[in-house]
Amino acid sequence: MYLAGNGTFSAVFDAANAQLNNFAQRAGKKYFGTATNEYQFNDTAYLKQLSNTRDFHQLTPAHSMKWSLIEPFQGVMNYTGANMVVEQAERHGQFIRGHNFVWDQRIPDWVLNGNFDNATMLSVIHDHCFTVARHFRGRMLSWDVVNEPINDDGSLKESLFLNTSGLAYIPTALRAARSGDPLAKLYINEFDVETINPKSTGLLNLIKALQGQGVPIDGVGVQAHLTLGQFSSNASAGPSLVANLRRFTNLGIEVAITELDVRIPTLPPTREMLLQQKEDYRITIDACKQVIGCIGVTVWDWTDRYSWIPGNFPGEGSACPWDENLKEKPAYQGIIDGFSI
Ligand code: 9MR
Repeated sequence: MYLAGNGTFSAVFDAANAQLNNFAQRAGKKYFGTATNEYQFNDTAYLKQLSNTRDFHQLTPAHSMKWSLIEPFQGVMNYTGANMVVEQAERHGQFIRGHNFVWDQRIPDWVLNGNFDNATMLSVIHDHCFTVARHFRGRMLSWDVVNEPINDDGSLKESLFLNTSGLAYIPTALRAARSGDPLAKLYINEFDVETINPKSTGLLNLIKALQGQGVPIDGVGVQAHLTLGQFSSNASAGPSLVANLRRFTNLGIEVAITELDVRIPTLPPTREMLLQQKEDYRITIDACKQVIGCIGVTVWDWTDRYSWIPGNFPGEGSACPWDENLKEKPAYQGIIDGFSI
């Protein structure tokens, strides 16, 4: 018997049949999980592996819960895609990270072109967060309430929301989410905040300010969209990653690695590149393992077949732990090695 991350006793660790989530839970984590999209569900081989709870005990909808998808017109909700992901997860007992309420992308036109004044913008944000959180209440492990609010230099990122309402948009969103779903953990989710740098320090200061004002905030999502060698070719990266995660958990909040992938800049990857990628994965997972308040890790899709990288970084790719043919890459073993104790 061992105590799993969710506080329940699980059966004896079955080494012969253990897969990624089994290793994560043995290391005291709540889950290992992946992003997904409902329009991938008609790929039966994909769906079969997505449903394999020995690897995945958590899903994040990569797309279908974003504002423009879920509330395309004011007060007109479209939960079709989101429901498909939620129901897929629930059929298999997988946790769900809701993603996301307020982001400077995927803003519906009625908000983008609404010319709202400060007070109206805050009430629009409140209504959106409250309504969606309420709809899924009790079914979400967590919500990314605010997504990517920080600049590289640590200052707050310009957006329609910041420009209209100043910092107030963040507490408004968090409070509305809390009242809609009191049990979900509320997160701010950000990229390039893995190690100690001006951006992660800016995020840390934002969390402290929110806590000082009594605003509900339970966690920080560290996205971890990495490039090959980002951690493995820099000896100080691993320790900096651990120290950074700890300075967040020292504030009494949890952290999660929420969007892990490691893109390779030249394709096809050589064997050497895949082995280096394995090490980037291992270092990231190992850091989460070392930090008690790091509750789980999500990859930003598990297979190169559906990775967002080639579409956004032309010429780059091969970022996921499984290849386009749904075959495990060395990175898969890197994840196991990272969780191994
Ligand atoms: O991977 C997602 C892609 O499928 C969507 O088209 C895109 C816009 O909605 O968002 C991508 O996910 C992003 C995530 O929501 C926030 N962090 C960065 C991710 C990659 O762009």
